[in-house]
Amino acid sequence: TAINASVLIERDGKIGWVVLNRPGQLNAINDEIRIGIPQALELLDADKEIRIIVFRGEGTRGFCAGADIKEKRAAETSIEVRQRIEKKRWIEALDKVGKPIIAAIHGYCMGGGMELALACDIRFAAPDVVFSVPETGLGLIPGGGGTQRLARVVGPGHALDLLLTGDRIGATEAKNIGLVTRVSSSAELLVNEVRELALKIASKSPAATMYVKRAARDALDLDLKTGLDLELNLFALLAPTMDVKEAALAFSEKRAPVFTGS
Ligand code: CO8
Repeated sequence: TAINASVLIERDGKIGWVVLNRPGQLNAINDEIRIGIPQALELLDADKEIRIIVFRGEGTRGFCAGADIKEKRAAETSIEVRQRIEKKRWIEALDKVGKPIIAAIHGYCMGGGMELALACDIRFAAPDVVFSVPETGLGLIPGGGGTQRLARVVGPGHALDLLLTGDRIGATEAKNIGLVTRVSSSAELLVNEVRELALKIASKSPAATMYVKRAARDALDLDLKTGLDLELNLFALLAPTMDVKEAALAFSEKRAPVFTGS
């Protein structure tokens, strides 16, 4: 299904793929992408068949080469820029999604593309991946959460190194600093290997999956006592559910559990 010319949705069983579809422009971010991604996420998060969402970029060259540098805009004041960006806040749409989100990243993943990947729960890269946050070389700073999310993912030292230099890093270094947690065996196999990971996650209890995501993500924003209270509340909510009974029954019957989310 096309959300618009630049954003597609592919329903693949329990997996909902969100595809950046501007391969000729290295999937550079235009207004269709900024508007289409929140719409795609809303549809997939509400779809009961879908258990997990994956972002990928169309074409062989890369996931996303950042904001469209060729996009023409009328001259704007700082206040107008702020209002325009504030209205969309499109990467923050990922924070509102209850289902897990994976970024399947090959080739170029730069600037705004890297900020999109940073807002996902899991980053799975191909061996040909090239990450960079080159904004200061364009006279700017990241504007899609990069200054905040990068340090939370890789720590302040690696974040500042990347943000100050704009240096490009590949799959090995990205894995070493924790920017990605997995690297596929080849660029061609990325989608297949991401699908396997997504299906594994989708085979778990859907309620437990949503709660563990919420608790672990909120851990970054909460003090320990509040976070532990949240965890206890969510644990207690899950304990009496049918899925927990089903898991125990499946264990004693030596079979795989069938979860319903109830
Ligand atoms: N915006 C628009 N078009 C792009 C972009 C982009 N970010 N990246 C690539 N393209 C286009 C190219 O123009 C080219 O199109 P065409 O064939 O019509 O000329 C096509 O994609 C293929 O790209 P290249 O021919 O350049 O391919 P190369 O292999 O030579 O180089 C690179 C690949 C290294 C990725 C190179 O394209 C590049 O450096 N791209 C720009 C990367 C970048 O700096 N992105 C911006 C990051 S900063 C950000 O996202 C937030 C700040 C936004 C500032 C906006 C300022 C107005």
